[in-house]
Amino acid sequence: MRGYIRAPTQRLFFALWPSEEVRSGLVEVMASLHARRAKPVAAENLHITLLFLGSVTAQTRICAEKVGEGIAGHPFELRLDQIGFWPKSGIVWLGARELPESLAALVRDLHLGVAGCGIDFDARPFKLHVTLMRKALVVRRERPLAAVAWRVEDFALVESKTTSDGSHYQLLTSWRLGAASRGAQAGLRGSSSNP
Ligand code: 2AM
Repeated sequence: MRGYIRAPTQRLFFALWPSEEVRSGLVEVMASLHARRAKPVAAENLHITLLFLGSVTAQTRICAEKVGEGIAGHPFELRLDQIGFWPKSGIVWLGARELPESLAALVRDLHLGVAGCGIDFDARPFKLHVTLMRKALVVRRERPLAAVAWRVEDFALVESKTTSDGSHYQLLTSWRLGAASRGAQAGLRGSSSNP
């Protein structure tokens, strides 16, 4: 029998990673919701996926990092003011009524960039959301939504590792938005864990 050796891979995605202040706002929104049988996302795992790359080799990771490095972009204000529910997956999410043009451009540039890396990524249209809970049956708001204001000044490449105790996310590299302050900030915020 012939044996094949597979190159090791990492499961990666580009994301907006919240500051501690924004994270507290997201946690407050979670606390204002009541959902039956839901599995809440651990506070340290809350984020917005910009582009999910899936399992990629070291070579492809280098290519994706070059794409991140090459993005100029602009900082922008994000107002998370909309709660949604996807019944099929039971995902309860926080999103935005308005998609800032700089965010749309960032997602577009990432798509265009990684297309050149040979990644077979998910081409579904971007739906801005922070997943707050999974596997919920129904969700009810206990009090009016306190919108979360987020000044977005950087974006990151993140690794997702799944273990028996859930998903663990680790920031690999992050980049500042805005031509004046380009530069990677490798591993600035360490790692997080739990589902
Ligand atoms: P979700 O929060 O909507 O589940 C890490 O797994 C991140 O990548 C999560 O934010 C998750 O989005 C997203 N993700 C996981 N698998 C994905 C897939 N196949 N396509 C698109 N996004 C995915």
